[in-house]
Amino acid sequence: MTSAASNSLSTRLLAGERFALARMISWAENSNSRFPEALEAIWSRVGRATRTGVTGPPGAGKSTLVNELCALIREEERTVGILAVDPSSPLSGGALLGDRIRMEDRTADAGVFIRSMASRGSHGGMARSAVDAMDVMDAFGMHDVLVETVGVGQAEYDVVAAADTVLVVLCPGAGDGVQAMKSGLLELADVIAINKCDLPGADRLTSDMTEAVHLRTAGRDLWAPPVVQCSAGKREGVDDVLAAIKTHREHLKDQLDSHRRRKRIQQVRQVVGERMEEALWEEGDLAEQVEAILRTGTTPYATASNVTQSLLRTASGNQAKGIQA
Ligand SMILES: Nc1nc2c(ncn2[C@@H]2O[C@H](COP(=O)(O)OP(=O)(O)OP(=O)(O)O)[C@@H](O)[C@H]2O)c(=O)[nH]1
Ligand SMILES: [Mg+2]
Repeated sequence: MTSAASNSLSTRLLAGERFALARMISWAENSNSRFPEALEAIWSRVGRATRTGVTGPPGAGKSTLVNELCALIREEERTVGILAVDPSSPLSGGALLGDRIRMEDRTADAGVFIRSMASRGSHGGMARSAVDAMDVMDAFGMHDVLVETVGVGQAEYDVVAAADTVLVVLCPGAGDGVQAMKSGLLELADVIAINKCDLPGADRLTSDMTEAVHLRTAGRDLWAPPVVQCSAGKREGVDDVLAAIKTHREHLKDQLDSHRRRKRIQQVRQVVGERMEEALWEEGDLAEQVEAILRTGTTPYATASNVTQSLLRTASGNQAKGIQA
């Protein structure tokens, strides 16, 4: 039953049915038990899309820029999948609706698929389902996948970090540049867009960011993210942003496979972590052992050390049996 359902959904997805695309992303989002099998059925088609993560402070103009980038990419006859991860924060709780309205002119286009994903209450699971959604759009045959997150939390970072190229969007005002440097956004950036260049302060922010990039990368064997000005709202400079994204992809070229594999290791690491945690605490045994240790007056930390060491000893005993490839 399970197998038949996931088979037919993956078959329909590979046949180009948008309904199947939407449905399979929902499976990923809801951690449907049929998803892993469905992903397996489409896995050979994953890896063809270019993936760009777009992040930055709330209101910087990420959605507007994504919308305009999408328009340019469409002119190249390439199809686009867009994933907007809604932070559901009180600050930008209304953003999703706004995004929908602004992107409306794209939704009639069969070469574009837009999906929002809520991050509320889903903890680390959000990053996983976002990566799954990108894989599904990729297998469906979207040439370019763009994912937008607000650069606020670890889960949002994890999402964009899974992309090939990370575009950080900043805009003048509200000390965004300083914030970006403090929050480690710049370390993540492959391209930096200074949006809203029609507003005062854009040149200053551009030179500050250029300087910050220089300080970080000069004399080191590191990619120096280009700092590109644009006004997505006025449809200006968006082509320069797209060109910078392409330059970064060109730079990756030979390293793309290893670059992606490194990101997959992160993904596997996360899933292994989640499964180990579940498996460990599923049965009551471990909780009982912990309670017994605590009852002797041991501190939580000493108890944790005791338990961890005992688990690691068991694991290394089992390691002799090896991991099946
Ligand atoms: N002046 C000016 N305003 C812009 C520009 N680009 C976007 N905006 C405006 O900035 C506001 C926020 O734009 P969004 O695209 O929603 O920004 P966002 O980064 O996606 O916002 P969140 O998803 O809520 O974090 C909107 O009112 C846009 O119209 C621009 O180039 N110049
Ligand atoms: Mg947005």
